Amino acid sequence: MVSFKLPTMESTRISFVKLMMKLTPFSTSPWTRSSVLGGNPVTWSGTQGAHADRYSSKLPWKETFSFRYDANHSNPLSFVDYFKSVVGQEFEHTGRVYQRYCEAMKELSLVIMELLAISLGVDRMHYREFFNDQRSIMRCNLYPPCISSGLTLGTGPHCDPTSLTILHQDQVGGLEVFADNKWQAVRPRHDAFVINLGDTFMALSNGKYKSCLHRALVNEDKERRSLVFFVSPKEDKIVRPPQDMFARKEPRKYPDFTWSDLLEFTQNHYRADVATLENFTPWLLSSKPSNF
Ligand SMILES: O=C(O)CCC(=O)C(=O)O
Repeated sequence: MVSFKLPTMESTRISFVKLMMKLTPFSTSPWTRSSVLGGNPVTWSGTQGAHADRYSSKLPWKETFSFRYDANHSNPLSFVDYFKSVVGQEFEHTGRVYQRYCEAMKELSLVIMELLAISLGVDRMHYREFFNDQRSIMRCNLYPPCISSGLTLGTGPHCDPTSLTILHQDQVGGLEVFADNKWQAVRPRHDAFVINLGDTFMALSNGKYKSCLHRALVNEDKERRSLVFFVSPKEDKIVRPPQDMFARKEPRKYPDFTWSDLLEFTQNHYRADVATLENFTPWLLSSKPSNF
């Protein structure tokens, strides 16, 4: 996990953060309305118990709302119209800011993809091109204060099944990563994003980059918020490491799959954890023909 500074993103990020930070609490705001417009690039997922059904203890203490961002249908008007018509007239500006934020995150993700390719010694444009028509999800998390903060977690330990996560946390703090055999706090920085790699990128790098195990704690007396942009490939694209890697006679670690396959697995069969890919492979091989 790497934090770094992006001054050019600052104005977009700050205005978005300000707006989202105003929605207090989510459960009494218009955001609790649940609605989806057919064919609209924004899919409203509503607030939810943050996957509480997936945990047997230390249930997540948070509310979330998520939007799908389909970069190929990013007509700014449709975002604005969506927010105006579904959430309310007064949210027109929010729609505009959301559009700009997602566009900026997409651009940032593509730059990071170039850096990742360079670091792996493969064609610099490979991942950038692969993710150009990416499917992304924007999630806003709210963690209310909890007097028994030691008995719960904001977000339980998990690795993201997606490819790349761009996260902004407020100054309260609570994000932790598992590194060097212990949980380590990620210090909040108002001028930085946290970049986290997920399972799909682990497969795309043939296991060279590891998916990052992380969790979020809750605070005893302060509310905490985070904004998370998850990047995934277009649903039907084949997830396969670049050919350059196999010129070096490296054995393949994972079979070909699509983001839809992994999504189905993690939504319907398996709660994402540190061993998602390991468990996904036999499930995939038993349900689909493969060249693996
Ligand atoms: O709030 C955080 O810092 C982490 C959020 C997270 O991991 C998630 O929403 O999947």
